[in-house]
Amino acid sequence: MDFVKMIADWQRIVARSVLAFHAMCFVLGLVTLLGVISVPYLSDTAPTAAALSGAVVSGVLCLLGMSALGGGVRYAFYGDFKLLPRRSFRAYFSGDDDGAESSAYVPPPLPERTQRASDDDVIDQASELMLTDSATFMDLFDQLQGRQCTPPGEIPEELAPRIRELGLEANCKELWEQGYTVLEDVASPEFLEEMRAASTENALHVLPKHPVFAQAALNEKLMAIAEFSVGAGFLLSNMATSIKRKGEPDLGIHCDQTWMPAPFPEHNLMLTACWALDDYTADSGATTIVPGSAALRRYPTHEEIKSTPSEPILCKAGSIALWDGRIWHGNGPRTIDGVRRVLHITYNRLYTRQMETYPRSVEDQLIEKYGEPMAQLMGRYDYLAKPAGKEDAHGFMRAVAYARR
Ligand SMILES: O=C(O)CCC(=O)C(=O)O
Ligand SMILES: [Fe+2]
Repeated sequence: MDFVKMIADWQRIVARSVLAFHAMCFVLGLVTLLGVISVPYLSDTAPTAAALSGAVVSGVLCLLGMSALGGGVRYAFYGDFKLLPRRSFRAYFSGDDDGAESSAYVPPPLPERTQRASDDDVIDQASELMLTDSATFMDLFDQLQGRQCTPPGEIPEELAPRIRELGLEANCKELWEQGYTVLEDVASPEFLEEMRAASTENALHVLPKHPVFAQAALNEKLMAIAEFSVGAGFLLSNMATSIKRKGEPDLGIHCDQTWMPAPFPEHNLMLTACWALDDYTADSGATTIVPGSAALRRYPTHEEIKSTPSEPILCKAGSIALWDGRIWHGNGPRTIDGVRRVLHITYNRLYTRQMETYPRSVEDQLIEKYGEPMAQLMGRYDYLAKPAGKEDAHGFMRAVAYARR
């Protein structure tokens, strides 16, 4: 029996019951008000003004009293006194009104982090001792802190077997050395069709709109190479679909980590993955890149944007073109009929901010459905996480450890 889950379920049941009780008190108060007002009319003679006003005052007092009873119970649980059950059930329980002075939101338990590495025992021990034994805690913390960070471009020890099993070693090397790579033929014909059917317009924030988007973001090859590129505990930054038609203007060259001051750090901060939903050919309006530009670790100048030649990435529909946040890239003109559909996904290092976030209730649903990897992409396992990050000793230690993996 999973006691943690059982307790969390009970917390949720109690939380809901309290608001339901308050709402019920209010409704009963209203019924009482109507009942008390109707009493003077029950006699055979017409009610006097004094009897009527007495009934109205008593009825209103009953209503206020009942509401205050519900409000008092709510106060006892959440320290949030409201005479009337004003906030909607959804706002109250979903966690979406982050920052409200009180909330009945009980975060669902996170799926356990099964992706363990050699420092996870230290993380576990240190987080147990954080509040009770500061000397041992500091020693463990220093062990973690003092670990060598994986050098830029190297595959961390823990990740290496996964990269090997998935046949991604050459892609990692190419991504690091050239700034981009292509994972050929990742989508099955059925999955490609599903992605195409869901990608019908230029749209942002698509993750919750169709299950195929979550599946595309969580693809195991993509998750493995993203961990190589943007580190353990990386996040989902954004997800968009685009349709390019013949004659539409080209996208000028740029770097994707466009908020980061140059010179860019030696580690990559952002990885873009584009699922080609139609063939990338020279005349299709494919993504173009400037080979070697990632090594410059800076943005192109205004002149360079206009004058630097770029080359199309060529690949079949169902492949994924991936690039480093520092590489200069754009897209070329589409000179043939038809459309070029792309599903764009960006992942970022855990200490940088995501481009897109979702209401907590949406994230919770996605995490419930897709489990651990989705919880990681939503940034729920580390110290910088919401909602409970800062109270979570494990999360604190994990953030320290992940920066070194
Ligand atoms: O549309 C393309 O081919 C490239 C788009 C782009 O620059 C990106 O997704 O970062
Ligand atoms: Fe881009």
